[in-house]
Amino acid sequence: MVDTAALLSESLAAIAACDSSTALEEQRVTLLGKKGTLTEALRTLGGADPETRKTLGAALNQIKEVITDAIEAKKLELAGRELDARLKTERIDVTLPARPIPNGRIHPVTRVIDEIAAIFAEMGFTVATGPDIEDDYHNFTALNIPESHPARQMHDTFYLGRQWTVDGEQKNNRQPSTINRPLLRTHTSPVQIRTMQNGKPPFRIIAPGSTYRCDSDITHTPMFHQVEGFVIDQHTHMGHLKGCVTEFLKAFFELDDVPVRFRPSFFPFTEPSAEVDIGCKRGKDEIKIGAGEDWLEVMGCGMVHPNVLKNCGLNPDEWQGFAFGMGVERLAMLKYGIPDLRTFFESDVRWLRHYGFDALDISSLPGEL
Ligand code: 2NL
Repeated sequence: MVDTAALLSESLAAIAACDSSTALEEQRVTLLGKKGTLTEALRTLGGADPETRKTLGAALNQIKEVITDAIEAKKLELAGRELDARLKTERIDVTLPARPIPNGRIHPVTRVIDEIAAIFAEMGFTVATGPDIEDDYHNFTALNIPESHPARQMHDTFYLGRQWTVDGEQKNNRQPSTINRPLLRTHTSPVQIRTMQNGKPPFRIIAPGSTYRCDSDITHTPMFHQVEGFVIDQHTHMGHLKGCVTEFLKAFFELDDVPVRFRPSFFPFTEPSAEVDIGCKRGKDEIKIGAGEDWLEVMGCGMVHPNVLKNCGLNPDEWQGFAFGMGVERLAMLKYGIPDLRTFFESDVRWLRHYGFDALDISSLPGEL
């Protein structure tokens, strides 16, 4: 005869005594498994008389249910405790400073683009990008650059691919015709052209990226970087342009008061156009920015030409704005005292170790101010 009361109390005590999920699982098999205590007890019912079978059967099934519930509850309790223990031993302090990364530096071009983007972000500009491979229309025509403009000549622009004549005869890469041939963008203006064509004004965009010109000497590399930007609105005027550019230069060169001069100039895509100079003092081997009797050209700008607006589907009687463009390498050389442009693209790790920036030093200007 099975002592049900003892079976129940002993089973519950054994379950309560389990101190790990593994021990509990072993206990579950001992009690409820194929050869478990309770399973065996239930099996003895076969030989019992009908009355005993009925009462004992009911009691054993009830005990089985209580034990099953107790095991489930214990399982949850142990799982919770084991998780707590794991979290305690595997805890990591995310506030600890990261270990320094011994190799890998941020290139000055990347750094300066990040700084410029951060300054313009504070003024409400967003970053737009576009393809390096462009077509004549987006790189020249839409920008009011005439067919005869020297920049369109083979020797100033990298034209790609081959050209097919009307009768399908292939001409080689040296053929002088440049009509409709893909090209490497010579400035990032096509990004703004695409922005105007595909979006709805007002716009406040900067377009950083690689640009290409067929030119290579001490002050030119065939690939270089530009940041262009523009604001198109209904009432944006030359005063906004001057304020925006001046604030940018103050933030970029980290000077409270920098002399800025707007000198009349010409670009086919702006009218009026200006070149921007900042005050500086030229020493024997260095240029000190911010004061002095000399001037240094740092960027170009102007009011977007009505023809450019028209070419992009905007009504110049309704929309107007300013645009500007700057050379990233030139600004990097001035700000960080890098003397030679060509070293930027020599991939010399010693140069990068010296002029590059720590990957974890993310103090691009405005956040730091
Ligand atoms: C420079 C001068 C400039 C622009 C770029 C621009 C773009 C559009 C319409 C009108 Cl879509 N203008 N860009 C305007 C003036 C100057 O760059 O010296 N860059 C290095």
